Amino acid sequence: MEKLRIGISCYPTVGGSGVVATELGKQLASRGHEVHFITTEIPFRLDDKVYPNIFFHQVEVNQYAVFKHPPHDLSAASKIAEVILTHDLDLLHVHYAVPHAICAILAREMSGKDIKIMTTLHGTDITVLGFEPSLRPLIRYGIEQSDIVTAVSYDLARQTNELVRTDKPIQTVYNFIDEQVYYPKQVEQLRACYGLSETDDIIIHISNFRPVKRIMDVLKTFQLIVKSRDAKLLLIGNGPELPIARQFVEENDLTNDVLMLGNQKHVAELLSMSDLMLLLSEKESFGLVALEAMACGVPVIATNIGGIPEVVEDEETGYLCSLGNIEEAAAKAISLLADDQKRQAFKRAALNRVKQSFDSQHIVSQYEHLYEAMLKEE
Ligand code: GMT
Repeated sequence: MEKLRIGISCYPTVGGSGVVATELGKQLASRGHEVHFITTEIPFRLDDKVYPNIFFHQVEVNQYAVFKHPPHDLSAASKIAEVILTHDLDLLHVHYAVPHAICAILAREMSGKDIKIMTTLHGTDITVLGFEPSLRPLIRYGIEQSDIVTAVSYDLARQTNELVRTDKPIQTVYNFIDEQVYYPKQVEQLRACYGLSETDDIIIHISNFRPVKRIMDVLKTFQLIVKSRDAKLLLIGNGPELPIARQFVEENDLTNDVLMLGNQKHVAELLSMSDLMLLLSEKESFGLVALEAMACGVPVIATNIGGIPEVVEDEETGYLCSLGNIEEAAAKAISLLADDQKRQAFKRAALNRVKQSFDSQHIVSQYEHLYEAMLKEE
């Protein structure tokens, strides 16, 4: 296809939407497109090597003392408008309706150029902010003024139409992972480095430790598991509920069994030494970490909510449980950990599913086709 100049706005920090936006930008650049990230910081997945046709334009937020709240969104709009003109962008692909679609729409007005805008919805702007009456009209505006809107799961597309009360067609494009990074790695020695024995079951949870991730459910499920298995829990990530997690671990005599590793760069290695992932969130539009786990051959025990069932296949690549049912999650984890054959079968099925349904090249092509269609629209 014709080479495009694409502006991307996203949250550049650790988090699924930023990861997907950055990986997409890298893939588009490798296909010869010119990619312009317009963000407050260099996206954290962009620091692994030099990408000659990727540009970074920093949004600098004005700290003028009169502003009680620094106007990030206005600074972002202004920077996007500048980049539209100076780099003659063909289209904007923004991640999150609020704020990025709104910033893009304002930038389009400011630039005076009728540039096309694609908005990808990732979840929390809809499933959390969509309940906020003061924000719902703004989210609806961002969606309806975008030329094409995509969501990362069918469930999120459905919830958006319902919650935001819009008839705007929303296309589902699944997330993907970089298969060069996420695959089962040979990490036998790593277990020993973390003081884990050959016979320990390694359970992993990765998140931003926000309340929606239900970290207490993860810990209580683990507490049930550890009563009948020699198991260790790896907690990866950082966030507001980490202190209460730490307190629970200390108060329940789990300090030797729970390793809190904070944010980590080489997650594929940590996944590869794990036997099972727990993802017991109450909201999850997709669950990128579940896909990362499956790509490393790790079965996932997850809640049957949001977009998770579109990623984790119940009784094939893991198990789905009802929200808050820690007994169910623990029983399923224990039965899987006790059955080597089944775990190997789940591992094969997980690797297969990633290839069949979440192939990065296929998904990037889906985005390219949508760009083409959008640019043809009058
Ligand atoms: O909740 C998070 O983990 C962060 C959030 C984000 O914006 O990065 O994740 C959302 O987008 C991810 C990428 O599309 C999805 O995999 C997550 O499921 C989604 N989080 C929620 O829906 C809560």
